[in-house]
Amino acid sequence: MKAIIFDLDGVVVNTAKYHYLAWKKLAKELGFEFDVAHNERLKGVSRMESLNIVLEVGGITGYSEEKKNELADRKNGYYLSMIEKLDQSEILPGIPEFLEKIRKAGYKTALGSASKSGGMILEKLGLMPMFDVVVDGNLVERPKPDPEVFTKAADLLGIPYEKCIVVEDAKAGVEAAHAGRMKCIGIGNPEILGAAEKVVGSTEGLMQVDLENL
Ligand code: B16
Ligand code: MG
Repeated sequence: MKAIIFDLDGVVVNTAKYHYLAWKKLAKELGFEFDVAHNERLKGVSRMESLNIVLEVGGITGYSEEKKNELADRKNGYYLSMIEKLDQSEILPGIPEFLEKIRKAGYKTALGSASKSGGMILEKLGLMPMFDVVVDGNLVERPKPDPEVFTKAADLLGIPYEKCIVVEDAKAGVEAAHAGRMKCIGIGNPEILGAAEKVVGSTEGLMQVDLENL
């Protein structure tokens, strides 16, 4: 028994850019610029933790919990309206083929996403049948780099952690995989994701990864 657990944003679908644009819009309303370099810190991080980072970038301190909840809800509203028309064209290249290949090869598949919209997005993309288990932000309490999102997926699949491979685009996600005693394939920049067992530049590279010898 073996499994591959997929992060969502930046791995299965191109929603990472909408998270970024929504935070950028909020930052602008708060009076500061939020750029791509700052955004790297938000990848894979929960909504509230992301807000704390955004406020830190803007040098804003002292907001009440109530105000922070309002800002997080506002950002989520922007995000949800941006992804309203999300369709299969935004599935990242090679992902459907890779899912098909690994399932045929006997791997179980799971989603392991910090996003509370994770399940809804898979439905929208018609990818639900390709996943045996879906764990999203509604089912976990501790954000990455805590391994909870991945260990929960493995537990639901009934597969030992050592037999799981995580696919991630975020540093916090690579750390979470390792904290859960799982191997990790990074998607993106090796300077950022270098701790992963293997890093490929984009999802298209997944087909070439030797999964049995990571
Ligand atoms: P939401 P992932 C993460 O998804 C995103 O990378 C991160 O930028 C976002 O803040 C987080 O989900 C929470 O998303 O606000 O929709 O609950 O990469 O773990 O699939
Ligand atoms: Mg991600």
